[in-house]
Amino acid sequence: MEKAWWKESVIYQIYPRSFCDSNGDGVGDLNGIRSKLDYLQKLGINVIWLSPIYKSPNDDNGYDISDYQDIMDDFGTMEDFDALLKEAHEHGIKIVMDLVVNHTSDEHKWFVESRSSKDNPKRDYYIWREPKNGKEPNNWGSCFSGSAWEYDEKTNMYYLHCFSKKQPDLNWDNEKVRDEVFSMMDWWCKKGIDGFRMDVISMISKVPGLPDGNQSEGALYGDLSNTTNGPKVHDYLQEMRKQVLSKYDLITVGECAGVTIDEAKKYANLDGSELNMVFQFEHTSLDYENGGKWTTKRFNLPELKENLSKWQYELEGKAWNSLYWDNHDQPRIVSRLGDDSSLSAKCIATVLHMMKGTPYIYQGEELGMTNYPFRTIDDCRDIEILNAYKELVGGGYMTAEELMAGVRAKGRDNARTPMQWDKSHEAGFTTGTPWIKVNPNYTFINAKDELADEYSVFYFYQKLIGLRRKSEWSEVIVYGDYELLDKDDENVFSFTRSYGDRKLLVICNLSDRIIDYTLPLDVKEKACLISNYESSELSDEMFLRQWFAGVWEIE
Ligand code: TEU
Repeated sequence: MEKAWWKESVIYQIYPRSFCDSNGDGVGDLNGIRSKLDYLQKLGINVIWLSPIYKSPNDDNGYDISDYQDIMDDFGTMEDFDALLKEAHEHGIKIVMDLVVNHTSDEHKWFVESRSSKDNPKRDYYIWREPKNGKEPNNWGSCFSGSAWEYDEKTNMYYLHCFSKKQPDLNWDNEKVRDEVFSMMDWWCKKGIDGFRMDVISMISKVPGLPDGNQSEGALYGDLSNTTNGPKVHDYLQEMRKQVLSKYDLITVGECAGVTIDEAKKYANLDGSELNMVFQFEHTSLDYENGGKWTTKRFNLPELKENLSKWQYELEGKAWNSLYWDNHDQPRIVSRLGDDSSLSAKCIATVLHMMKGTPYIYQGEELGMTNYPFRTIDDCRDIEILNAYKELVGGGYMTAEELMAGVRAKGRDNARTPMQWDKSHEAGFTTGTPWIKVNPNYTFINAKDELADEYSVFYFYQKLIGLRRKSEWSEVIVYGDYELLDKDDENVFSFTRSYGDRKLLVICNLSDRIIDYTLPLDVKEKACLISNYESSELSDEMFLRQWFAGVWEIE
């Protein structure tokens, strides 16, 4: 397999709003990030993915962009960004920008013009339709509740918004839109940025005629299947590759809601015609119920193993996987799959970092930061949660208690509480009042304490990253073939990685019970690479302690 720096990287996602506030206004900012570059260098990552930092009215925390070539006031200035980019590079860290081009903000000048009249030259930059029988043009529901269509009185037409009504969808079938986007991307590349994470890029091509989506019984709206992996999406990405991406040495990852293995083989084909890799959402939907996320249902381990292994096997030699548990849209994995303990955080991290693909770490994951005990809707800030509350609780479909239980288990705000830097005022995140509450457990889960404790989750992550990036096992960890063992075991996740004549064995007990375990292979331990317990000898019969994780080179 051809080697590449982006296959050998470990990426750290920063949600700037919640990372570090340098000026006391309660909102994280670019200078806050600059002040933590030493911390990130110490962790050992070599790429940062920055969630959006562009000008935005913040209806969806920056995923609604009103100017792609300017910085959000809360976050600082373009000079601050240039300084961040330069200093990150001096630290050996690359910067990947979030590219949100399925939609803009309704305050973007293109949309302001587009909505001004039917014959405005930018009218066709967005997706406008006449009412159908006096109602919405089709049954599509927005990801953030309600219809995906908003009626605009000025011209008596509807515009499409797959997300909030302040996020109108761009019309990618219009060549001028594509040219505008590509030249904006080129402008950032010329500045020296190192890649793009492409927000819902699988949604840029809509099925012509905009046919109704599937509507299951009892559902309020049809789904967005006719906006996902549409007929032209691969043409548009190949065009993007030709016009922009191919001119630079970038890392590219597409966020691909609804992506299947077959589609992923196109988006992330190793021939380099589109993107380097995709984020798929199958494993993060396995604990949903009837397609809905507001549930306390937990993962079933055999199902999770089967799904992750399917992606490992099927992309082998054809496309490249991204590996993630957490991001700014997901609850914290240590609460979701683990039991909030540092042992479970280390065990879960071992599974991910020993698989094949490029791993992503979401801020605070390296500390074992947990979900937040949201009590009432007043604690929440996320538009998805607020709208769901209005629609589901307001409409009498769920009680407030039921929805809040779902929010505690799955809500996006779990990931968005401020980074826990130390035990001081507001966890050291801000000298002011944070925009969203700090998790009360900051007194015992925080970076400062972990940096002083050699057995902390932080140092465990540092070691996992070091093994992958700079160790005698790097090649096996990055390029080795994956093979799942014990597929039906309900507690243990074990697999091997093989490269040439070298082989690693990974055994993780994803339960809080002691398991009597028979080694599924007849092998001998050559070396133990890492474990979250002090004694970790490999033997034919083993007691795997709660949340035990071990990785060995075997012969
Ligand atoms: O997310 C798109 C997406 O499909 C989801 O992860 C979505 O947020 C989730 O299903 C809701 O439960 C991207 C961004 O990551 C997200 O933060 C934005 O809100 C969204 O696009 C719109 O830009």
